[in-house]
Amino acid sequence: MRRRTIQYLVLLAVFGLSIHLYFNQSFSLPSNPDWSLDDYWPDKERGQAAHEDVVRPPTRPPPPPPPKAPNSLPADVEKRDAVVAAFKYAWSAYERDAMGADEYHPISHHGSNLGGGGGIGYTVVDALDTMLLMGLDEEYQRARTWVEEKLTFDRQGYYSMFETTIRVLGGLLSAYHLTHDDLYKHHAADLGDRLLSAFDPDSGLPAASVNLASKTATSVGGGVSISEATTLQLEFRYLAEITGRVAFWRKAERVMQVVNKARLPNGLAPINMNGDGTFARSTIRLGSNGDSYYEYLLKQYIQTNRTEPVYLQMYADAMDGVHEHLVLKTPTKELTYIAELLPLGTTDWKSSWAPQPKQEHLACFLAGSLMLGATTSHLLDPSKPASVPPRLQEELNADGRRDWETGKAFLDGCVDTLKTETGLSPEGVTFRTLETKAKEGERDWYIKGAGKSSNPPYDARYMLRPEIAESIFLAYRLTGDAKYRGHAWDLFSAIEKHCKLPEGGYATVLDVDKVPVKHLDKQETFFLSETLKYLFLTFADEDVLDLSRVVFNTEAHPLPIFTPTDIKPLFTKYS
Ligand code: DMJ
Repeated sequence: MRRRTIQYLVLLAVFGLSIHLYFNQSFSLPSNPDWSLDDYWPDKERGQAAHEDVVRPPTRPPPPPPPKAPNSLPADVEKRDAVVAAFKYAWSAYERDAMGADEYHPISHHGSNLGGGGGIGYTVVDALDTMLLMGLDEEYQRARTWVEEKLTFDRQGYYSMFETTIRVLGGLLSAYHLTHDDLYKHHAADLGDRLLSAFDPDSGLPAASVNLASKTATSVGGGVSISEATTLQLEFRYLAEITGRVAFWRKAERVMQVVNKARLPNGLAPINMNGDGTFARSTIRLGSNGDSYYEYLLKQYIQTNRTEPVYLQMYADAMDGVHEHLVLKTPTKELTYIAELLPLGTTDWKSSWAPQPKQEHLACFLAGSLMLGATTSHLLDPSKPASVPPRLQEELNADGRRDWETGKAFLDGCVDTLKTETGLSPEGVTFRTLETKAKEGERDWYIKGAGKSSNPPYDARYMLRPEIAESIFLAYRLTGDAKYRGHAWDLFSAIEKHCKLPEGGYATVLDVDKVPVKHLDKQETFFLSETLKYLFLTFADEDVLDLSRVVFNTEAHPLPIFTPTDIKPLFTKYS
């Protein structure tokens, strides 16, 4: 044989071997005896699934992304590392006192579980991707080992569908996205399979809680909140994409169809839904039980590469409603805030509402979300990415310009709520109106019930929440304006000063206006998954996570933007 031919054959063999290795990546099942492939895909369902569910073999990891233009937002190394040190401080206390428990109580140094049937990794899984992004290899390896050896969803007990989806399923999916480690994909598929039992075949809505072992579901009172119904689509759709199981997609999109049908003329959604898929007479707000409905309208549009206009239509309609009914300003400093609407009347409540000048910390997610929506989904030329900061007249349409301005002004309003004795923002504020106008030297808002008794009201606490940090991060990435890093640093410094415990961990502060502070014995899991992640990303080099390639679920787990491979969305018609 000629030398050339031999060289050609050798090259061919090497190429063939690489292709074989790429498509047959080794994966070893977790050694956990409770866990097997049969749990995640039971025999009786395998045949059925083969006919109705699987549209193609599960996807392989995508090829590496093409090289990106050099970044313009380099790290502030010192501040970034200070946030990493805070994460290590919070995590190491949890690991020392409560490794594997769902929740952590840092003052009494113990852990507790949710759901009654044993832990399902709330804290560990919620924290995985933050460790990966921060480059904390040792912590990550120990957490992965816990997932491999201890995590099981074969738990008799009722678990919140909402929390389990956003924290555990979302955490597994983003860990999979960042590592392509099949351990996470298989656990995610197992969990997703168990959660499918939550969807009511008649109404299409998910139940509030699911027994993960018996796969039975329940909702107290028969209904769910709008957030519970519509904050699972990013997770189930990506799960469908990576497993090839169309059932995950269909269940999630059917909910959106039901909600679209129930929609109010003002584009807004009351916080409670009846079991039959209609809205119950309830408050409209961008805070608890309502927030992530609006967040996921935009993010579903972004998630599938802006190929599903129905979500943009729903989102744009909702933002019109927000501007028409909820965006208000205080009379003195003209702080922008997002009010709540109380339903008036009994039978005709859907058309008569009373605005309340009340805002939860949770609503502050909307500031960054409006800015993100303006620069991704309201472009005059959708084929060209917006500049940083965007050139409003040249790059954004009218909705985009409006949303951008409101987002920035609203973030200023949220940052104003950090003006407390501790520098931490309270859980809830009431804004002053013409009737309750601020006097000289007073803030333009107050904490309802504060100072009335020795027990501070619920609104006075700071429970390590992320929403202001989240919006600051987005504003920084989308404007490049250093003032947002300044806000992030002030917030982080206040957390260090008042929430950090001498014996390890961080805790809720009971009254943001009282120094020295009193603590509540809880370190929320979203402190690790969201608050510290967003603060870290604000100071990190922008290449650590490219905003044009991922969409964060509501628990700050980055999931990839993709165009569905084979699944054809069925919910396409806005009504
Ligand atoms: C998180 O669990 C999620 O961000 C959720 O959408 C709202 N509440 C907390 C954080 O505040």
